[in-house]
Amino acid sequence: MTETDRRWMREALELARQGDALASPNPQVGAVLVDASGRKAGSGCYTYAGRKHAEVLALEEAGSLARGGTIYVSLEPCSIQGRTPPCVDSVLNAGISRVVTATRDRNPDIDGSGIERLRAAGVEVEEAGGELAFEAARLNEPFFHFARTGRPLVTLKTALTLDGKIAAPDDNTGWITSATARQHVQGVRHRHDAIMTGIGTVQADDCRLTDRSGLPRRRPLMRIVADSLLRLPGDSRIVETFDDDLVVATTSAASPKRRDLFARLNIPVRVFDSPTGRVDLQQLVEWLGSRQIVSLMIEAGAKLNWAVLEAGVVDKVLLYFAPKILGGFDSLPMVGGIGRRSRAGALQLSSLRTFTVAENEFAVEADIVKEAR
Ligand code: AOF
Ligand code: ZN
Repeated sequence: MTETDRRWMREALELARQGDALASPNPQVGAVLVDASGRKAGSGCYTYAGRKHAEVLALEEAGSLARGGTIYVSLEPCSIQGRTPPCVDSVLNAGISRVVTATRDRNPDIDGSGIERLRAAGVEVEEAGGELAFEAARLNEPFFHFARTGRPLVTLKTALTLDGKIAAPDDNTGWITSATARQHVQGVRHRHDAIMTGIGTVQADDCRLTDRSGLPRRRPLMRIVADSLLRLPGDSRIVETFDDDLVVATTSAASPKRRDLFARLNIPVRVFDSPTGRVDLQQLVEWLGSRQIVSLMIEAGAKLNWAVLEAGVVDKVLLYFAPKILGGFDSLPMVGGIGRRSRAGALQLSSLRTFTVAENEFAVEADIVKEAR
């Protein structure tokens, strides 16, 4: 990999990023085709509605200039017949001499077989490695997770004080984190397929949970309220902004009268019963997977945060810390419930990454280490 190779790959990755909220449930992919003389001859960004894979878009634009050229693809070219024919065939037919990819496609149907087939046909294939590989894999982390498990990648997001509090006992008007941090969260919402909160948060904050990034999306952000007794008020903002994008997850303990209300409002209600009488979170996440939801973000309160962590459905956390301390036994911690009763039983996190959000503000992103169950 030369510096020139890295520059083209960065451009391919930029193109892939333009597929935010447009590629799911498929991966985000960008491609740049450079002809034999080193000039850019084509490029492509995959969108689900556009159907054609990024490589094919770049090849079509380049036409005969593809022969002897190099294609930079942010994801390993596919080797399978799906909604479109395998890109490996298109690359071979076009006479490309060299393929540079940033990451393997962790979709188990592919996972290296695209690279193998290209090499077997005599094409030079190079894998970028390093920072580019990391960025490319990160971009498609939800897709890789979904392709392997059939479930969305679940991220628990919270804004909290440095001492881990999310709410004060007497007055919760105003925000914990800055406007810059909240803007950042809008970007994160934009990149998700679904967002969930609990009835307690709706009652306390009357939140909307909408994607207000102003950027285009192929499917509406699916909003979910976990509400075992269907207490969600008909005049809450989340209900008033309903636009075929809301599901209330409940249990059979909800009264028929409440169910009638939602039927009249045309708002879908789904029952996920569990032995505890609460919404079965595992079932809910499985169901989202069956609906082609590749990524779920949870923005909830102390109770639901505990419930989802304890149910083992959370894959990652994203914590925005404000330079504040609330203190007090009565202010709410990020995670409530009974918690873990010994240090040895604490939930473990790995791959921790911190980043600066604004002056005096940072965020932590980490993976939950799955516990044997
Ligand atoms: C994409 N876009 O640019 C690339 C993909 O037949 P499909 O369109 O559903 O895609 C099948 C698989 O092809 C897909 O799940 C992914 O693993 C791989 N590559 N997919 O949607 C692209 N290069
Ligand atoms: Zn393909």
